[in-house]
Amino acid sequence: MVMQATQSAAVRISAQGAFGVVVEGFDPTSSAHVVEVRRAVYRERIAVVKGLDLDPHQFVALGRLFGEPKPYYEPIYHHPDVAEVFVSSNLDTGEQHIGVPKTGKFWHSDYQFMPRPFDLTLIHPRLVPSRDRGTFFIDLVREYQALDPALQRALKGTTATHSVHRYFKIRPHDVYRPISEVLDDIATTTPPVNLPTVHAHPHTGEPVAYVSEGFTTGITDADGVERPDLLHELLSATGQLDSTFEHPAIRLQTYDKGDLLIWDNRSLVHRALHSASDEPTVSHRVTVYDDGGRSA
Ligand code: 7UC
Ligand code: FE
Repeated sequence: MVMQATQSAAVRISAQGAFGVVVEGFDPTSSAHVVEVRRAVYRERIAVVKGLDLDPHQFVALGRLFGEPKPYYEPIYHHPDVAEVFVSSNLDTGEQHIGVPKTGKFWHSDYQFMPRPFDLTLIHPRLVPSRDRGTFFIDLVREYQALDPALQRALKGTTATHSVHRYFKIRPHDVYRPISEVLDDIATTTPPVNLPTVHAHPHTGEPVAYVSEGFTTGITDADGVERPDLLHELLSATGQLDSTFEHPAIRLQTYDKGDLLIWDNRSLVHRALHSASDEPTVSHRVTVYDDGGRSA
């Protein structure tokens, strides 16, 4: 065991079932702890860091240890004090609503519809409902490896197209605007992006079948021919068309107050499980680019 140049006690990182790790004793002021947790996230996809209670300023400061935080492109999601903090909330205080309710209730990867999707997503639940809490995940590295080799071959050289248009949330200032203008805004601000259907994970080199039911609108082969059959087969094989959520690829990650979830956004798709009840639920999110240089 090599001695680390830090005053902090050792961080404890342990496996938790199908994939992901639990992190206890994490000290955000220890750069050694940050390095260990980052490595675990790239390898194991999700880390659930226990025992943190961060205000929005502290949260974005912690995000900065993992990469470069980016504010979401639509300001309606921003925390009023810290724009880099994205707020998912169903709280209605009677005054102006903070954040957006029922976000991400569909299979997706964060910013998959942008030229450069986020590398890491950090979620810090602030108000946790008593039941139906958690997020579903599918590991697209593991599911790519499990694909029929004929489908893997067919995906070679293909391109996937992604768009936000099906899940763009109508903003308060869109009320009474013609829907065609809102659709034009979406097309101008976030035109569809094309990414290789299978990309190498930037840190591990593993192939990822980077498609989602929510954002991916099509697959095109190397000759420019649209292949809806390949998209359907891939979504089905990776469990994203299973409305019972019993597909073996799907894992429910639960959490408690005081947890911080950090996940590898380039290899996972996720889907929020929102409580059917009206119980207040508030979650803060910070998304980061982890090297500042690489483009899509
Ligand atoms: O309101 C939402 O569901 C937000 C979604 C369209 N985008 C989240 C993201 O980071 O891509
Ligand atoms: Fe999301």
